[in-house]
Amino acid sequence: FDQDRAKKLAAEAALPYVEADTIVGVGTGSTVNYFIDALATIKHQIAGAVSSSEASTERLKQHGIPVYDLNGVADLAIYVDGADEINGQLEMIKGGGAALTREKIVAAVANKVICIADVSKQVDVLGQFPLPVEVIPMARSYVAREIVKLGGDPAYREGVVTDNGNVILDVYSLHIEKPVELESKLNQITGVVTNGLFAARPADIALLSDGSQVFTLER
Ligand code: DER
Repeated sequence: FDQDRAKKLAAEAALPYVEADTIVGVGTGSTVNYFIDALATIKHQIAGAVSSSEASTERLKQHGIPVYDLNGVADLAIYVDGADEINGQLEMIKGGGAALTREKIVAAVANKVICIADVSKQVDVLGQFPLPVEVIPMARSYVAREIVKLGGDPAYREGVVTDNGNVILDVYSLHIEKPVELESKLNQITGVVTNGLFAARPADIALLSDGSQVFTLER
């Protein structure tokens, strides 16, 4: 199974969902990079993009695609992004690329969230992939202690500072049977900025590929 080819096929399958003359919400990661490259082939049909990271902004600009500030955009038809894990309810774990906060913000604005991924991301139960949690630096140890109380095993992602100047804890040993509940519990911990559970607002559509075909899942 050629994972890169699978990512590329999934990304290209998102193109038909791009509406003419609209601003497209763009996520972050290697699968999204294939989407940005595909978007460039129809860049004259779109108004531009809103990005979820400096990295995606840079790639969009290299293709000559205008990048807008989210504060100037009242309506986003679609948001296209990858995932680290996605379950049967299209709930996701995201944040492997440390962009989870801006990803979750742009996803919140979008009318429709489209997940593009290779089939290795599909799971029955979320939690094999360590759950990223973005934390205000001074709160890191306190949040880690609170996460232990929730049954997680938090590890500081050394040397990583997010686009927002925060740090990340990756939480191991979770078996997440109730993603919406855990997402809410994590959000209640003082010092947590964002957690990587995209469950309260899951994807509306998932385009998943094994490298030869693309499977479309809808909520
Ligand atoms: O960090 C993120 O949320 C990315 O979207 C990640 O989940 C997917 O990255 P990949 O496409 O490089 O696997």
